[in-house]
Amino acid sequence: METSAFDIKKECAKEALAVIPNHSIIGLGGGSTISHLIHFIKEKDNFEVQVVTPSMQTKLLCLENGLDVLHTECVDHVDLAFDGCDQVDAQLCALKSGGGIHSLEKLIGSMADEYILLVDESKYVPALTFDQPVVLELLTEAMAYVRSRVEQLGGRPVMRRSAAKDGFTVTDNGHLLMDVSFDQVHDIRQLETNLQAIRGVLDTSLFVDVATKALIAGSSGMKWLNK
Ligand code: ABF
Repeated sequence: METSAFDIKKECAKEALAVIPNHSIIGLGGGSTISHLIHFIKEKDNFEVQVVTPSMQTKLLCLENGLDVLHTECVDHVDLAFDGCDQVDAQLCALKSGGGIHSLEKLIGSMADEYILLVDESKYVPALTFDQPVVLELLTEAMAYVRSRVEQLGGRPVMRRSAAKDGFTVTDNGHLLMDVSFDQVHDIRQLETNLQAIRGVLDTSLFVDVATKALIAGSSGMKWLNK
């Protein structure tokens, strides 16, 4: 019988649990696989970890399950960090969702000895397809400047809007989000370098040289990718 996507994510979370040392400090990003991992951590006997997370949703889920959540500003090292993503390629370059928390995700990734992406095989691609926008977190005052620089790079910028702050979406850190579509990207690393070089851009949802491992879960089993 075909293994469901739900069960594949649960198996992925179980495999991730097996590599977490007891009494370690772990980073947890967002998504449904991370949610499964939180539940498995709670259920494991004589097993305690401390968590740091960029995601309010993950923080609440950890607290509801009795996990000890640390204040990120008090943490300078994480043993292992886990996160989901929307696409990852063989070089562990990844595109993540429009959650807009990528700046903190990358901060926690920098603190971690290993930053491990937990993905089902449908997200493992030969090359990232930019059918979803690259998301930039930016200083409010930089909006027009970043827009012009992004257009010079061939991007099509759209400010993320919602009911808050004059109709603009505001991140937990009070910054704005810009969704940038690209028709085609020849060099992911160069694009990331160019976007990071724009004054006023805090970070992008392009994860280049951030992940050190990926656990690819499929109906035929698990596959570990190392940087
Ligand atoms: C998050 O993980 C986002 O980047 C992404 O959308 C999500 C996907 O995780 P899952 O496939 O486990 O729901 O970090």
